[in-house]
Amino acid sequence: MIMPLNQSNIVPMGVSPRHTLSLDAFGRMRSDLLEVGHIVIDNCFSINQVKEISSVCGDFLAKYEKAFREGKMSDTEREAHLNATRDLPASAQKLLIRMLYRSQFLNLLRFLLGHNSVVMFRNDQCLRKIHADYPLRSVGLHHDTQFVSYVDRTFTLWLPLTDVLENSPTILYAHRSLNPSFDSIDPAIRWHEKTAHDEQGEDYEPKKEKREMKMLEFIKQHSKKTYAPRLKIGSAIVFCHDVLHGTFMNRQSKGFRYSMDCRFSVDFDRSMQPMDSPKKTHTLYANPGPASAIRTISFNLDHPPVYTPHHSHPDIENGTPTYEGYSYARKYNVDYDFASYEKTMPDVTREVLAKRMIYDRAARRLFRLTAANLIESNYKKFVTKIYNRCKSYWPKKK
Ligand SMILES: O=C(O)CCC(=O)C(=O)O
Ligand SMILES: [Fe+2]
Repeated sequence: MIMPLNQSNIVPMGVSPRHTLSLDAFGRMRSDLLEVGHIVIDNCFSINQVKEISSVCGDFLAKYEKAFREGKMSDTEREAHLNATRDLPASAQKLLIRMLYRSQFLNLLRFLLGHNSVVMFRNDQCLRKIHADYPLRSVGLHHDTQFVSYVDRTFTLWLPLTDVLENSPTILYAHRSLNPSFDSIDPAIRWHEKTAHDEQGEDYEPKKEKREMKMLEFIKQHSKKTYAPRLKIGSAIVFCHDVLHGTFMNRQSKGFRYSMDCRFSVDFDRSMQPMDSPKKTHTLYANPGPASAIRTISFNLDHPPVYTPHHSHPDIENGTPTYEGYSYARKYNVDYDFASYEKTMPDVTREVLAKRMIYDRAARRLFRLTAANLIESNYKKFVTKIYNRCKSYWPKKK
């Protein structure tokens, strides 16, 4: 059936359960999670603390955007940049941990998981940048099965880093009872390993229209059991791993939203092999390795957060080329692709390097390299200029 595309009345009609984070609401939150699968928690965290995370992430993304526009990215870096998802930078992770530690939110997770010690997964902390102008750079429908080969369930924290207003791109949830198998969802709207992002490609427009149409069909079919919650900075969403969800935007959407999401569970036996992936869901093979390779942070009651032994820096483990990761690798002699970072340096400027040079050997090295590049390119420009000037005076060949 061909459907006209301007059906602005086809929108998710479900009303998300909303709560504030008080102890006496924990029981109702649990039953809403069991029934609907997700809940919105209004005023979950301090607005200032979320704004601080948001500003670190905003600066981080802006540096990559600048490097992208200036053509200073390797092919892999470019591809990562055009994706909706990046790994949360280590500096934002630090702020997140500080915000979570001793928060009432952790108590809610303790209540939901029935355990005093809660782990947050570090291998899969996602920073999302969703722009209404680029609907194909979005996260297709999926279940959060990244870690359920090791634990029986996880809860995801979805934290908006910008206000998610009536017309902003947001996130779509299906009601818990609506559980189509991953294979039965049209490929145009379900999650893909690789985001189709090439706006220059010939098939871009048809792909975009197909995605839009299939999304409308899906929502029309399940209108009352689909949700597109709106929430402001400081509020958050919690949802269960087996609930279908993905980016939501339509023709009415405007602007962009940034958000981050990460998963929580109880700890698990580090010597275990991954169990078979649950039927009917789709495993995002974030961690195909053994359980021992999964990095976590444990939050125990009244103890500072405990990290599983990590031999590296989160940005190195995640493969995000940052100055922090580069200098960590230099300092501790960690295996690292130094040459590729030195070639592009996507997140750091000469001014920042100059400031850090006094106390940081890695900054001195990078500064030397940028200076050498500058001299080399200016030297080439100089020689070319002289050559072009002289050329006209040289005797012409007969
Ligand atoms: O933010 C999105 O669009 C997708 C988020 C997601 O998949 C998640 O929070 O697990
Ligand atoms: Fe997800």
